[in-house]
Amino acid sequence: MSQLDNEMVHCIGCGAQLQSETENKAGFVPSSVLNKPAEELTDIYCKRCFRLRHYNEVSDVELTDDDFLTMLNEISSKDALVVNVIDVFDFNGSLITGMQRFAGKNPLIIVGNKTDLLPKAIGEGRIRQWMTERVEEVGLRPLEVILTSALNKDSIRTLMNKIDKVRKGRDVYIVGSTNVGKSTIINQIINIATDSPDVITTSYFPGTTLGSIEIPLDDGQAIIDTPGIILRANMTNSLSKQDLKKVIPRREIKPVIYQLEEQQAVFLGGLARFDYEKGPGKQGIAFYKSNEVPLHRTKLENADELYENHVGALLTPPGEIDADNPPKLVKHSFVVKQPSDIVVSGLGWVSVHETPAHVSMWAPEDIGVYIRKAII
Ligand SMILES: Nc1nc2c(ncn2[C@@H]2O[C@H](COP(=O)(O)OP(=O)(O)OP(=O)(O)O)[C@@H](O)[C@H]2O)c(=O)[nH]1
Ligand SMILES: [Mg+2]
Repeated sequence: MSQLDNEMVHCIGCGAQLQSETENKAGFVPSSVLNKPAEELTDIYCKRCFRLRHYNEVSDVELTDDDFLTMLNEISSKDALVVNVIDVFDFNGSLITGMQRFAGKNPLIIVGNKTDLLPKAIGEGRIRQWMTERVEEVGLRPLEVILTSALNKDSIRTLMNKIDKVRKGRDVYIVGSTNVGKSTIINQIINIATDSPDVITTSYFPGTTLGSIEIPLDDGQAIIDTPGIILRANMTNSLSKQDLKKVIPRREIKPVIYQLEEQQAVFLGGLARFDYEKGPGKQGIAFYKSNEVPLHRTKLENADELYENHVGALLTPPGEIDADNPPKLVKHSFVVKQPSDIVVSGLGWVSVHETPAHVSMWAPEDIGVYIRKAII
């Protein structure tokens, strides 16, 4: 087999082009693998996928923002159905506001995945309505907003039926930011259709899928998994592997409600801090975040000092900090006039219901902090 032919072979787990030159680059396999006859070069996993699948260890590889933009821009020139997956727990941290432009004239479906993470009490009807309003607010015009949990086969069956109804012989591109569950959803689709176990590599590390992966459909078209877009404002894209484990929720989040007085502050680990400065008086304020991110309440006047002395220890995650260059938090202030969530991209949100209230959220520099209409 010639070198040229080898260039056409991709890892079945992450879509990276296979190569045997550089061990710590995407798609590496030993040369003995690539030297096999062409007909045996199917269903091959690269070294990185092997380690992820067997040991849950990830090696870093570089994809530039340009690679993603090129890929997204290509979709608008195709005749395809575009399915944009969003994480309902991290709605603001996973929403790609320019998605309508990337979809071009193609029909768009929005999928709110990971519904199992939200407290059951919210109800799916309410989430769907809330999400429809929010995506329309940023100019997206989807045919439908569908909710799924990739862990729940019935919700994936419903999604498959919807896709079948609207795709009309087209290819289907599954797109979205990192870690929203694109590959897990496609694995479930394959599993339902063919009974095969998880083919595509998935993990809680953002940036698992590295190239497009085509899954053939009965009519000769394909479902195409794509690498997640890295949204720099999302905290999970800059956390250590240990911290990620704690910050990304894996089961239903249990909101913690504090009866806060004015001039009190609450730390979310050491990754963010919420200040209740002024309002109608004492009020119940709910914190939605991974159950493994602990909260610490303090008086506002003591908060700066507490952070300086205890970030990385009492205030954790972050688990490890660089003592010479300790992390800094930047303050974002809001006057809350209607029941609202103050969101930290990738981490969660704080729900303020009694208004008007003056509050602030502190988060690492460049991490997105937003105010939105309360989900609950
Ligand atoms: N709780 C929960 N976890 C999910 C769901 N869907 C996916 N996950 C988990 O979320 C993590 C990311 O899933 P992936 O399928 O790898 O996400 P992706 O969108 O393909 O990510 P990239 O390839 O990095 O862009 C994994 O740990 C999945 O197990 C879901 O519906 N609920
Ligand atoms: Mg993926």
